[in-house]
Amino acid sequence: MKAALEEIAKKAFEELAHSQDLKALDAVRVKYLGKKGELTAILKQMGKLSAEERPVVGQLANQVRADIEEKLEETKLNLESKMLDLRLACETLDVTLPGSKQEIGKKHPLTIVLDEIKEIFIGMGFEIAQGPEVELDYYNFEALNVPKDHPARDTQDTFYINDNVVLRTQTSPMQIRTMENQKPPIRILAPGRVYRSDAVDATHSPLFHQIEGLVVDKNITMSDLKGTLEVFVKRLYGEDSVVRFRPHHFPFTEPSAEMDVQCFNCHGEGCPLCKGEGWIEILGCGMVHPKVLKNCGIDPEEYSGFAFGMGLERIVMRRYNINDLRLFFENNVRFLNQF
Ligand code: 2U9
Repeated sequence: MKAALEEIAKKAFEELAHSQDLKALDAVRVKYLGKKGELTAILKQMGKLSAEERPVVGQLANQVRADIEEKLEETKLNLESKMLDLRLACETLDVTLPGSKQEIGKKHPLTIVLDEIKEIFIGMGFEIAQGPEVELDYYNFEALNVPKDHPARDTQDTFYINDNVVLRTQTSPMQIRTMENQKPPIRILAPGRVYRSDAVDATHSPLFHQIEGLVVDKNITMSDLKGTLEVFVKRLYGEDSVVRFRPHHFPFTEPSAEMDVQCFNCHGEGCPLCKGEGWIEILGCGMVHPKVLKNCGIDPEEYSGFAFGMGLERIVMRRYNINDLRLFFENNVRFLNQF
């Protein structure tokens, strides 16, 4: 039995010397010192020994247990120390390294200018209206006095979902919906995406943004229209901006006009920037056609109004001297980072 005890001590020390982790260590402990361990098995045979042998073997067995437990503890501490050194090596942080630059988001150039225009009109008492982009033909055309046979309804200009549903070609439908649901006075700005069946090129896109405005109240005249839009231009382009109005025609306004701003570069003389015109077109406008008011249940004998519409991309391209509309939609970070 003494030889067996010495053999157990030798084997246990060898296995501990090769243990690479705490799990292996625990397996050695269970194998020799556990309830079903090899040392425990020997101790159970102590009863077979003579009275003289029992104390000697017992002492040896206790010594072997103590030696194995001591070696277990020593090996455990060594393993834990190695694991800590490994972890420290992996997790070492060089605090002298430069920090990683946190990229921050920026407003899209269309949003920058749209927010500026919204602020100008909010400052004049306008509210912002929202509405569906998939619209009924009624709200996009019929209610706006655009008859069935009008060229604007042709499928080469308009995306038709079906005979009665289109992708809105202007944000005017939001204003019809507002007039149906709100008694005058009305002062709304209707910005948003609009869709035209156009092939994509540097100056055309099937998706672009429009900003329309509508004022309906008693005694609204063309002077209110001209005054409001002149203030808008002066606040957008500077107090010394000069505007002019040219007669035009839209089915939904009568009289109608287009408003130009004098070229900032040549002050009306004509230059490459304004293609020799001396003036740059900003928007279309006019007094709301009586039929449109009537379509919305507003009595044109009692109320009048004016409306306007502008293309956002054209304004932004002019401000930042961008010559290709596609840059707005391609999400090129190098392009967007300039704003
Ligand atoms: C209602 C009544 C009238 C909105 C108007 C224009 C003139 C206009 C164009 C500018 C460039 C569209 O993006 S664009 O191609 N728009 O010229 N828009 S008057 O008139 C309305 C709107 C709503 C109820």
